[in-house]
Amino acid sequence: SNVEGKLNENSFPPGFLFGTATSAHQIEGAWNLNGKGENLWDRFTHTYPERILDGSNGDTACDSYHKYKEDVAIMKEMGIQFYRFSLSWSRILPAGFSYKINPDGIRYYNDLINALLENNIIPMITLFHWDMPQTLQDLGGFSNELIVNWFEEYVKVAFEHFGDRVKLWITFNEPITICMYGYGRDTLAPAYNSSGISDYLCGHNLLKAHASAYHLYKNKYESKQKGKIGITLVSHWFESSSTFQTDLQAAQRKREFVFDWFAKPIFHPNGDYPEIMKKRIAFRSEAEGFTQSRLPQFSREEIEYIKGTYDYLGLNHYTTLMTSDAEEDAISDPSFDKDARVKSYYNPEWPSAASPWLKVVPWGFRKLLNYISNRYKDVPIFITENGFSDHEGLNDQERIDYYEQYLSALLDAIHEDGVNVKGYAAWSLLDNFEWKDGYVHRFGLVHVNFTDPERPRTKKASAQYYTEILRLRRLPKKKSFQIDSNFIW
Ligand code: PNW
Repeated sequence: SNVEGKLNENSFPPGFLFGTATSAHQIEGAWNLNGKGENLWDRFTHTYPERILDGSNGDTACDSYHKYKEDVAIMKEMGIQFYRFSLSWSRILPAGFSYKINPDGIRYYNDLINALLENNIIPMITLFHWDMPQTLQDLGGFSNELIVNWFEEYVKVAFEHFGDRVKLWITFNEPITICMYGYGRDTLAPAYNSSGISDYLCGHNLLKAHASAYHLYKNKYESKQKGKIGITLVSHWFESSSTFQTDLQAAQRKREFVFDWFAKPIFHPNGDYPEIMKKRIAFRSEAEGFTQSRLPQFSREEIEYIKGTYDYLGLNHYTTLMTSDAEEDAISDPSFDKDARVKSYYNPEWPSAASPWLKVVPWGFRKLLNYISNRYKDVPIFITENGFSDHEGLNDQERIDYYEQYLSALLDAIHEDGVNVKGYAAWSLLDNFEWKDGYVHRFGLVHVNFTDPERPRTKKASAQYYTEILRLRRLPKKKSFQIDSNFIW
């Protein structure tokens, strides 16, 4: 309407927070130093180096264990308002259980938190970003229901030691990635490769573990510490390939199997799994000869215990997939994909990142935000990850383009659609250990030289661009962002 209104539409709202994100195993290194216990990714990469694209591991990674002060200084220079990082469970509890606390683990995170606060950067802690202590993985990890107790013991230690200064907590990073890629398939550790069984079991126990951590915080810590606690879910946007009912329903089914699998039990007033999942999995389980559905059932009490366990929703989002209806597969072995019965593919015209799964589709971000906001009644959303991978280099114009387009879609979701987004974290602050892709696919705003034992950091053009967004609190013209050097990687 007026000039001010127009300006505001290009601007991020006053209280909106900008940050960057990392995770412990991807950046810390120091895998066996000063009392840290072995975790599942240490074991996996040491045992099966051939499963990692460059045969690498997280033994040293960015060496942020030693270089955290430099990381904080870089964020300070960039004007970063919050830093999302994760705690390494086995650095704090080397044996997994809380009978043995590693003082150096407590010391390390205290130092990091204090350095952030001294620089006016708000710490946001992910309690679990995939690095299960090996001791607990040996007992089945998320396939053992006792994970609920183990996780509660561990988060209690975190709340006790860090909760006086940390006000933003996330229980789990991407349950579906853990359960589908780690338990259902063999893409990520522990690679159980038991689709349609182990993935659902993992999800079931993880949801209960999340709820118990939430209740512990609310009952014992919130009144004193006054923080907020949520969970980070990840989802692509799934776009129907046609307007045929069957395809529209398939796209919706896929959204429910991927996003609502974990969102509905927590964020919907009725709780529990999506009806379509319960129905499809029960139907195929019976046809396969199972005596019960492969999707475990929540009791009435469990539904009540899990629903509403959030202060906010953390959302990781990267890309979009086209979907269409698939034929009912012949009854054979259990499989998540056969349960969902949806075909998916990328539009070949979409630009690709180095990671083959990551295509640049900014409108999908806006659609996903609207989907979530409509379904879950304006739930406060923190974007806890969004970013782009390339091979290596400082003049990362493609990353700048990605951020420009995705942040513009985010502004539309906020201003035109009224989606309640509280903040945004770029994945990632640093080039880091990208799980099975090793150091080949790089997501950093800041370059790390992994062949140099000092792990020197150099800001990329995208770091300058992000700095400028944070300074202006709107999207700047991007032409001027160039690294003035002759680096050839
Ligand atoms: C996230 N997908 O995982 C993780 O939280 C990060 O640790 C990781 O480094 C980052 O994204 C980049 O991969 C994802 O298949 C795993 O679409 C899989 C997908 C997306 C994100």
